[in-house]
Order: sequence, then C-alpha cells, then structure tokens
Amino acid sequence: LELERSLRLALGENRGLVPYFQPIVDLSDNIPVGYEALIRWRHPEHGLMDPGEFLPLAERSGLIVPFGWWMLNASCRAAADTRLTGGWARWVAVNASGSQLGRGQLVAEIKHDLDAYGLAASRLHLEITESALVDASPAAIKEVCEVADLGVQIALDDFGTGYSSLSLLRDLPVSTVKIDRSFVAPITVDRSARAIVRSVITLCQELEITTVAEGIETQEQLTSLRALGCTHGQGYLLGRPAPL
Ligand code: G
Ligand code: G
Ligand code: MN
Ligand code: NA
Repeated sequence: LELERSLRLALGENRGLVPYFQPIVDLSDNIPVGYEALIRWRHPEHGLMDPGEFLPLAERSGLIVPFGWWMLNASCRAAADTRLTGGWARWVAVNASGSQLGRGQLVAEIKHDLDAYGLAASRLHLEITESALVDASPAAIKEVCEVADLGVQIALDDFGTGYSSLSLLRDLPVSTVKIDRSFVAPITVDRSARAIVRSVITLCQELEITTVAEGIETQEQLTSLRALGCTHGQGYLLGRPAPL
C-alpha cells in the first residue's frame, strides 16, 4: 500500500519516474536505428527501481494506464531531442500495456504527443506483447490498426513466449517482431533454440517483417544471429539502457 501510494505520487508530480533508452542497432554495422524506452523509478528511499519491482503493482492498481500515457509523452519528447537522436531521424519504441488498449484513448494520446513535439508518426514504434494481443478485444485490435494507419510501426514484443499465435502476424499490421531473449541466450549451444530463431527469421522475411533479436550479450550470439539473417538487435553487448 505504501509502495502504491508513492507510485501514485511519483506519477502525479511527474517526479521520480525516469525514461531510460536502450539502442536497437542495425546488425550490418552496429549503428543504432532506434531506442526502446524503458521506465525506471527513482524511489526516495529504495533508490533506482526496475520495472519488475513495481510494474506488477501498477498493473493491479490500474496505475499502469496513466503511467503508460506519461511514458508515451516522455518518449515522444525524447524522440524529438537531438541528445538522443544526434539529429538523425531515429525512432523511439514505447511499450504499451494491454490495459492501455481498447479504452478509446490510444489514438488521441498518440496524436496529441506527436503533435506536441512535431514528430512524424514514423519516429514512434509501439511495442505490444503477443499475450496482450491474443487477449485483446475487437475494440483494442481496431485501435492498434488505427495507430498503424497513422504511420506508427507496431512491434510484437517477447515473440515466442506466452500464447503465441501466428494469426497475429497474418491479421495485424505488424512491422517488427522482437525475438525474446530466452531464445537468443542459448542460441550458440541449443540446437532447438537456434532452429526456432532461424524459422522465425525466415517467416518474417517472407512477410516483410523486421526482426529484432533481444538480449544479445556475447559476440558469439551476435555472429550467430547475423549468420541466420537477423537484421536488428538489442542487448547489453550493443548498449545498455541509459537516461537521456
Ligand atoms: O527495463 P527492464 O529492463 O527491466 O524491463 C522489464 C519489463 O518491463 C519488460 O518486460 C519491459 O517491456 C517492461 N517495461 C519497461 N518499461 C515499460 C513501460 O514504460 N511500459 C510498460 N507497459 N512496460 C514497460
Ligand atoms: O520485455 P521487453 O523486451 O520490453 O524488456 C526488455 C528488457 O530486457 C528490459 O528489462 C531490459 O533492461 C532487458 N535487457 C535488455 N538487454 C538485455 C540483455 O542483454 N540481457 C538481459 N539479461 N536483459 C536485457
Ligand atoms: Mn519491449
Ligand atoms: Na521483449
């Protein structure tokens, strides 16, 4: 309860919540093409907290919704900031919780934030987990399609975990698939993980969907992913999440 109260305060006063950014690189030259925005919370007593420590609480209490809009706004502001982009038209990928979809707010929030910072829609990507989309209502799916129509790219996050459904790739305007790090971590030692990643990459190539491998930590993983034809990557080897 104490934690929920301070989370509410952090949100209300726009203090304590900090967006971090992790580069997503083109694997042909390791140059960042975009950044994933990842929330951190500077708690007055507990110090810097990872989302794993407070997002479940935010989900349960419903705070995840206002919190998600706050993060969307902060991320659009950062996408327009040359400290992050170096003046290049790099994009920012924002995670959306399933709770933010289907409430009739998503399209208006995005339009408002793009407008506020004079940002082209192509500079924003929205990451949604497979599980959130599998569970989504028709209204939620419609909103995601409207967002894609604006020119915002939709990324399917944590791909391969949870309740995967290939029909999502067929029916939704997905531009990017993010291959979960549970497949990337063992890629050099586990033949099945490797076969799955190879198949996902081939499938995405056929569908003209970009693949991002998550959680790349070693040079061997990077070499292996390049050989499999993965075009983009993210992970501690390539760059850690950091504040603006
Ligand atoms: O940042 P970390 O490195 O610890 O993130 C842990 C989890 O929290 C990931 O699954 C990530 O997608 C999620 N996460 C991070 N920032 C946000 C956010 O702003 N909104 C939502 N909904 N999830 C986030
Ligand atoms: O679920 P989502 O993919 O949005 O979350 C990304 C999460 O992965 C964040 O918690 C981020 O801090 C974490 N992350 C990013 N790169 C690495 C990595 O190379 N190794 C590990 N273990 N975690 C990573
Ligand atoms: Mn993500
Ligand atoms: Na992910």
